[in-house]
Amino acid sequence: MACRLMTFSALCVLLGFLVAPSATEKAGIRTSVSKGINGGVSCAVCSVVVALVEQTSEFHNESVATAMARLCSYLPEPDKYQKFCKQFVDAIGPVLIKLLAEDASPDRACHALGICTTDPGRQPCVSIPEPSLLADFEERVKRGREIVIRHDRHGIFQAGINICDLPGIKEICKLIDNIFDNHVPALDEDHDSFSTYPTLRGSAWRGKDCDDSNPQRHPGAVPVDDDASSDSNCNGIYGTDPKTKVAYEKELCAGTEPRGVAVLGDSISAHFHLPENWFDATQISAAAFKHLDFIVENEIDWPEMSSATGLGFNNWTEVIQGPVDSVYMRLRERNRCNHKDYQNIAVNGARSGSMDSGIMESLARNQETDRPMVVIYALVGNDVCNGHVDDTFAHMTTPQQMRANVLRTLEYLDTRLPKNSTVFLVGLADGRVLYDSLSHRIHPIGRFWNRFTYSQFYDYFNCLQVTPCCGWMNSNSTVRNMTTQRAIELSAQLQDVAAKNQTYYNHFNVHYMANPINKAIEVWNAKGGQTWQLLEPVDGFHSNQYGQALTAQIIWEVAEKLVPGVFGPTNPNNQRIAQLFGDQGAYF
Ligand SMILES: *[C@@H]1O[C@H](CO)[C@@H](O)[C@H](O)[C@H]1NC(C)=O
Ligand SMILES: *[C@@H]1O[C@H](CO)[C@@H](O)[C@H](O)[C@H]1NC(C)=O
Ligand SMILES: *[C@@H]1O[C@H](CO)[C@@H](O)[C@H](O)[C@H]1NC(C)=O
Ligand SMILES: *[C@@H]1O[C@H](CO)[C@@H](O)[C@H](O)[C@H]1NC(C)=O
Ligand SMILES: *[C@@H]1O[C@H](CO)[C@@H](O)[C@H](O)[C@H]1NC(C)=O
Ligand SMILES: *[C@@H]1O[C@H](CO)[C@@H](O)[C@H](O)[C@H]1NC(C)=O
Ligand SMILES: [Ca+2]
Ligand SMILES: [Ca+2]
Ligand SMILES: [Ca+2]
Repeated sequence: MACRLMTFSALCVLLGFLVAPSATEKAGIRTSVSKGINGGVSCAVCSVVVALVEQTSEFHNESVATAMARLCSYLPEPDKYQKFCKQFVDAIGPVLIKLLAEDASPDRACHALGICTTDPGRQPCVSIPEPSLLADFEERVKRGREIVIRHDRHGIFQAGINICDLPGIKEICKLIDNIFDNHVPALDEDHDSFSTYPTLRGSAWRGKDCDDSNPQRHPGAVPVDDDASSDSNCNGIYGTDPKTKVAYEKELCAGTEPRGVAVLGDSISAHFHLPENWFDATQISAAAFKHLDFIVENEIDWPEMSSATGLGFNNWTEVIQGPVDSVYMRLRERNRCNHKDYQNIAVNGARSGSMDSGIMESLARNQETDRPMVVIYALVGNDVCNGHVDDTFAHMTTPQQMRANVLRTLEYLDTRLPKNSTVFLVGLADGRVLYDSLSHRIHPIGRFWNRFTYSQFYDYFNCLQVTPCCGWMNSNSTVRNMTTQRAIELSAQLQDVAAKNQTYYNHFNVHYMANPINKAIEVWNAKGGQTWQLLEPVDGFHSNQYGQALTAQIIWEVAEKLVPGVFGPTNPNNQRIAQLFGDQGAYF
């Protein structure tokens, strides 16, 4: 949920995602992941990579050199990821092989390489622990350092080197920097904020544009001339009934009160998901990276499978499993005239302040000529996930700030949303569930060695001061409780604004709903499920596909109870629409 709520977690780290703070700054999003101490993000990436290489080599009983070549061979595109990987291995391989032959600890190796440091007055940060890791730590690092210097022919491994300066990684950092810069589609000829391309904020995020040369024609539009000759609102319904001579849009949709759905959210709503089999030496394979471009160009988010805007199919089963359910799917099932009317305006790391300054403006709705919307405002954790272990409470959003931020967003929405819209303010999550359900489990990064619990994983990121949410990803239960306390105070502001300003706005009513995840967990537990089964294994922070699907069900049920009729009536023509127009046009 948070550091860029959850954006920046371990794997992100691995790929150098954390190193793209410039993009997030430009977009007005303050990232809560700082550069950190003791090498910070660079150090975390190094430890994860070295641990993966070592475990791969042990698992396959092969040399470190062969293991590195194996890992590169799993990556797609010889001219892109595979090439970057080989450049990286060319630079680091010879040194790393010599180093690991002497000392197998990832932590000491990364110190010897100069990527991890022990800053003045600090203790070294320890990732995957081994017995007596810290005994003779400095002495052994010093011996390792001598090996590095002896074999570092190009003088790459200066002390304190940033991972993004390394050959191969440099290119990946640049790539990511560009992708994370935008909240509107990169490919959009008519600039109506709807695209024909799936990724880069395209149709995985918002309905596919059915006419990319005309900005008036887009998902959610009230159809022009009842779409008698062509589709102007992209729902696949157009033409004229030859029997009645009435346009199909009129015959099948008029009076059915069509509407769309949008979510203004963070990485939970964007559905951040790092494939577990990228990190686990026993599972990693070429299949795990088959969709790498798609995943990276979607910011490691899965809006097309999310609780708000999931589309109902899974073409990526190599890296994501579980049921798909969403508010959009239910809204479409309710009334097929709503086909393609979805917008996922969620950004990793978003919080109430960044929503106001750069994110909410990317919502595309014409107040006069588009249909109403159900808007879900769900910033469920980043407001309490800022700062690092020494100062997190000083960096949390205050109740007063939360109130001011949400009021600004609502004022803005009143200038954008068509009449008859509805806004739901969703409360913050109680992130204590993370520690409570995961702390003793083994993280995928240490799976083959069968060490590295989530508790250690959280502490490691805290030590480096690069955690996405030190308040909850923390082994100190007082800190976790205090973080929840603030989350409750911020939710109370949302609740109060919704109660007092429920009918204040001209274009929508506003309602509050408690965060659905706790209810989802209850439902899951009642069916005999374990809570950790709803959580993302790699980042130990977000809800996974099962959690997303359950969340959709709960949001839907709660919303209908709060506001009967909020999703409109069932369209009696649904079956005819299906017969006449089939799937109404593909999403991608
Ligand atoms: C690993 O490989 C070496 C030689 O390459 C062999 O001697 C050894 O038996 C192998 N170990 C296992 C567990 O397969
Ligand atoms: C994606 O999934 C849908 C529905 O399961 C299927 O019809 C389609 O063929 C899949 N596309 C690809 C490229 O796998
Ligand atoms: C709003 O909804 C009501 C019925 O729920 C409908 O009668 C009215 O025409 C709608 N107004 C607009 C502007 O769509
Ligand atoms: C836990 O955090 C609280 C609040 O910051 C602090 O007072 C306490 O000393 C910490 N406990 C431990 C065991 O570190
Ligand atoms: C934190 O809150 C839980 C639940 O309310 C409670 O059981 C626990 O004792 C609290 N821990 C601390 C250190 O206050
Ligand atoms: C309702 O919204 C208006 C406009 O943003 C704001 O001035 C007012 O304080 C709000 N009322 C409450 C009780 O929050
Ligand atoms: Ca367009
Ligand atoms: Ca268009
Ligand atoms: Ca149409």
